[in-house]
Amino acid sequence: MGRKLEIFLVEMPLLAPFEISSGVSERRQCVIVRLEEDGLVGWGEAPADSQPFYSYETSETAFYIIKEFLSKPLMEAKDPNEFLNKVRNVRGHQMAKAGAEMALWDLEAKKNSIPLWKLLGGVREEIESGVSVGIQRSVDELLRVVSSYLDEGYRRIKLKIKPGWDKDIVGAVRREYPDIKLQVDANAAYRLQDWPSLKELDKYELLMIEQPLDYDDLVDHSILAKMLKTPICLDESIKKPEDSYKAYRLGSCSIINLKPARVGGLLNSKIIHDFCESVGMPIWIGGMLETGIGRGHLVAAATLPNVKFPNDISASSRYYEEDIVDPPWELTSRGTIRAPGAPGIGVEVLEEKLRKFSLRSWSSS
Ligand code: OSB
Ligand code: MG
Repeated sequence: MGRKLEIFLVEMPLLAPFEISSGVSERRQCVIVRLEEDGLVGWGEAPADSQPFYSYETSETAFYIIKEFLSKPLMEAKDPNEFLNKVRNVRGHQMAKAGAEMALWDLEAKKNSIPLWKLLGGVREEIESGVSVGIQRSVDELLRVVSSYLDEGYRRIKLKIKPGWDKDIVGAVRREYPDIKLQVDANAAYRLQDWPSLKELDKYELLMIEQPLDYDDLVDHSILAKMLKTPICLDESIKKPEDSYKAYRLGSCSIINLKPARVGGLLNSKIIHDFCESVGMPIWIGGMLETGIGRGHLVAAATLPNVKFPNDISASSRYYEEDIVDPPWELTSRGTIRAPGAPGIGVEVLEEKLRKFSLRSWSSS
């Protein structure tokens, strides 16, 4: 087939440090996958960061796994399904697999001259954009940041919480903005025995509480779900389609934050989406501070019909001084992002900038 594969270990400065309960990011690392065939180029992104604080994967492990174990199957697979079958014996490493698999999707859409979101089965031309607000130095600082995002038009605010940075800050934001769509994300910072703190959040009419308990847990979440009025949404705990089935059967959550990178790519995302739709469990699309490349894949996923809440898909300007795509992702006056009309992810990759931000690269030939 004559493919050429190139991968880049990229590091981009974030506009502001992003702090969550498990750690801080000041510069964002990821692996960008470039797959060329017959003059067309498919792009993917493995958004694992430099530190293993969200999952065990890092940018370095993703680079290594793609180079050593995924590159050959990627060069040979005719479609995402065949690729996933070929790499079935590689355990885990979902973000590395996703970066590779997404490049195949983008390439396929470009071969067919259609937007990726249409190839995926999307049904809407614009997606609702929310913003995820990291832990700040003070409540005043948090209120300033929230106010500026609301001025920009974001449709929903997600506050990162941890023990000691929870009920007071949620209360402060809720008092200032009684009617906004508001939710919280603990990134696994609590234990089941901390349930009284979480119970206090019930009075703030949150859309949901995301991943309150351990990153791998389904059992304690199902106990907690029965104790809280606020719906539980799982992020870290859902790593593959089987996890969404188990979470549903156990009642561990009533909403899923679907991150295509966390579950091994867009095909698994579709499987989870379709399963959740069939059992009446709504989802929305989460993010990992992706560059404009990964963001294109997120936008495509967010056009699927069972996406029922605003997404963690913000404009390029929320994350980076300069993105590596043209045009950058922008917010409409309605607080949405338009699904592009151009083939594939629908934006051009600025390869010179990509190379400028690359720490290292590797190519198949
Ligand atoms: O838990 O959703 C999360 C970013 C990095 C790692 C984990 C998470 C996040 C976010 C940001 O919340 C979402 C985004 O805007 O990309
Ligand atoms: Mg989360």
